[in-house]
Amino acid sequence: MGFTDDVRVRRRWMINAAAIAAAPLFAGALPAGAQEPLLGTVVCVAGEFDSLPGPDPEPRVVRRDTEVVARVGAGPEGLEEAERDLRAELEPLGQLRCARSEPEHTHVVVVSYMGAVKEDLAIHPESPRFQIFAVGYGASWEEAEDSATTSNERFATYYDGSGYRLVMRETWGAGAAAAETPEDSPAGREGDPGTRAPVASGPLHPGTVFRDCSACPEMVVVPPGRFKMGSPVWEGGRYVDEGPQHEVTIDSAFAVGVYEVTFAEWDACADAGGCWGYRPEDHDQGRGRLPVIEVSWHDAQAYVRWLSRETGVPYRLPTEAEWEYAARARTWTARYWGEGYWGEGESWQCRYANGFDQALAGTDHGRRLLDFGAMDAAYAPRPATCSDDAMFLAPVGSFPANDFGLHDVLGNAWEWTEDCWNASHLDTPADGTARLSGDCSRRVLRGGAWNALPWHLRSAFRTTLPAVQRGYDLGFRVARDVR
Ligand SMILES: [Ca+2]
Ligand SMILES: [Ca+2]
Repeated sequence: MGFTDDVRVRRRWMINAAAIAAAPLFAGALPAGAQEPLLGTVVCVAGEFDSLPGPDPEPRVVRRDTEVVARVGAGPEGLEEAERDLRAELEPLGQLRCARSEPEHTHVVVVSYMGAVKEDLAIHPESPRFQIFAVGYGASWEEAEDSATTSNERFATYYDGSGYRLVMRETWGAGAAAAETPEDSPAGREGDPGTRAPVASGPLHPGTVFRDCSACPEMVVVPPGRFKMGSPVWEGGRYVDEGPQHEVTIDSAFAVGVYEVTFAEWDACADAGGCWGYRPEDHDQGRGRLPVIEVSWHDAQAYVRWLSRETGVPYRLPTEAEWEYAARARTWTARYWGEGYWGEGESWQCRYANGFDQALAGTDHGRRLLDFGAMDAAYAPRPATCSDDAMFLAPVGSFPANDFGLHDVLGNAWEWTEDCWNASHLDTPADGTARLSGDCSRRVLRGGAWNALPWHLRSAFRTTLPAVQRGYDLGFRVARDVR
């Protein structure tokens, strides 16, 4: 089966899934928003250090048999203890260089060689603070350092003689806090109006959360930056239309919905005479803070038109590039929560996203979906190996945000983007604008949904449906420029 077949087959699987009646489904108990202690990270590199030629006097690892061990500790004492233990353990192996993050800081990032993490690289598998970047030998690890567009990141880079490049990134500040402490994030909780962002009044800086009217979706300002759009060829679950990987530069900050647009927000539009008065079917699962579904791309356009009229601010759908930039939130991994040695990030999925999980697989509905998948899917129709406690939609914000403060970018409901469909990234704009050539009767969908398989819940995954299509897994989030 060729690549073309793979793509076609995948579309069919998705359409089949959408065509099955949603009921009976179970709302399931909602995760209360996983709370974690303020963890920090210690990474020790053991080996023989030397200075490489060049202006940088920093000693680098130059020997092959390097050991890199990363540990997590809770609080300053926990970190100190973790470092003490690591040093004792690694002492016999050579010189040591250890980096300890501040407890409230997040993300120590390790860059590996061609997706292969050194076998002796021990990593705490449960922590979202570790991301393993897969970059090729000679590939653009420098971009990791270049991407430090804000002052709240710092890097330490090590090499070893066998071609591994290790980049440790420590971040702190608003984005990090939002990702690590859901209770402090703008997410709020269902039915708690006190956590709603105020209506915008001040200047809109990156990280600012605001609303333009009381019924408007909460927005967060995403900083400008540069990223690689699409997936590398070695990414697990990749489809050919995710390439070629190419650099996109987004010059200005823009605002994007913290959440998918909810039923409550949609209904406010319909009640006010917008959105064609259309009331999408909720399949008896309730409305409120569940993401609105059964909306086509044209429906989404009707909503942003209404929002623009209401606020006097031009709202729109995110472009495909903006969507991926916002989803990645400076991560290069398949998923914004990291991917582990060889994609076990997939099994962390249930902590971060609402996808097709074991609980859904155990229902009649889930089995029917998988049966359809078994006939058609390019990859085996295997659900996530964990349970996320949501068998249908979850209220928006039930899962932790990414580093830009966005929730449910992966999973929950598929999200329409502005762009017309094209089967690759060839000739796509490099400035983050929408691609409005190609098949404009179809638009790009991103992010996967409650009934989507793990390889659909990746930042680079893209698919398409006719712009007129509604479905019980199709939703959207909004965007607007910030001036
Ligand atoms: Ca689920
Ligand atoms: Ca989503």
